[in-house]
Amino acid sequence: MSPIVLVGPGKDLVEAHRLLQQMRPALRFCYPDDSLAQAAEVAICWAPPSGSFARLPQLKLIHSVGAGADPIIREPSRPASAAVCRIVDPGHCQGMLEYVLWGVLHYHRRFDQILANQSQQRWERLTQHGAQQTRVGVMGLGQLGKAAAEQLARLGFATRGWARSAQPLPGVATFTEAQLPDFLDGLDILVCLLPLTERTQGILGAETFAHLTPGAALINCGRGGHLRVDDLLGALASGQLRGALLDVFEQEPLSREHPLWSTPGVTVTPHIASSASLSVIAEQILTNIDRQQAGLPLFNRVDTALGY
Ligand code: OXD
Repeated sequence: MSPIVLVGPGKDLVEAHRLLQQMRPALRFCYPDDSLAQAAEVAICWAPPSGSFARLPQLKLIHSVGAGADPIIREPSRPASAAVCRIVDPGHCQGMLEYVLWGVLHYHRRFDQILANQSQQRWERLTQHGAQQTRVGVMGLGQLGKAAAEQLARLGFATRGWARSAQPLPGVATFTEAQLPDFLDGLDILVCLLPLTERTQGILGAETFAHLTPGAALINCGRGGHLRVDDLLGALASGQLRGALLDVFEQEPLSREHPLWSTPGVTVTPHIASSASLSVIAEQILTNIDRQQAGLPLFNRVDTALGY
């Protein structure tokens, strides 16, 4: 079979390469600069540098090493005829659930304020509210968003969910695309788990924040492109938002000079909300390579027109 090209830089790409080679010693891997790459039918990548695919004329399958494939879909040199696949790890859902719950509990129980008080040796017993008094909204009801919304509802939070075509979920008030203002109205905590598409780009901006309850909190584990950073800084400065827990950024890693590192109220985590396990990544990529070679339908294929 033709060599498989690893298109960097990337998240877990070096480790994935090592494991793939160990699992299938017969496969040949190369990098785009290698002359072998010209013949590659399969590319593995996370965020391909601009123009990467232009030099890979034979590509039939581009496999993401992540749960999302949006950096691949957005790359203009991507050949339209190549299938794009992503990783679907059931363990990913658990990791995301833990991250979202941690964030929601942090704001719901006002640990942000308690930690700020601690830094000033201030002993203040803040009033506690029941979960049912905290309105949490989950944007995006794919596999991860659905699991998060259902779990929040089970814990008693007044939970809402918003998606392009929202399905009913037990204990969750669901809203469709056109009902965005109703979904946002008076939320205390907004969680973004949306895919990044033309429609959702920049959705976390001043207009959205204005619908939330003053002093609300934002948790973004969707994509950096969902967030308008200047609008966030403005909302934090005005008190419309009191905090933001951010796991994803337009440019990753976040540059050392970026204001978000040191903005009061912002917690930055380095895209660790949840990661698929390396063994699942390698197994799913190998399965799809075999299926592509055998002319079988691929697993976890992305609809490139929809963007996810
Ligand atoms: C992602 C991932 O798609 O971490 O964000 O896999």
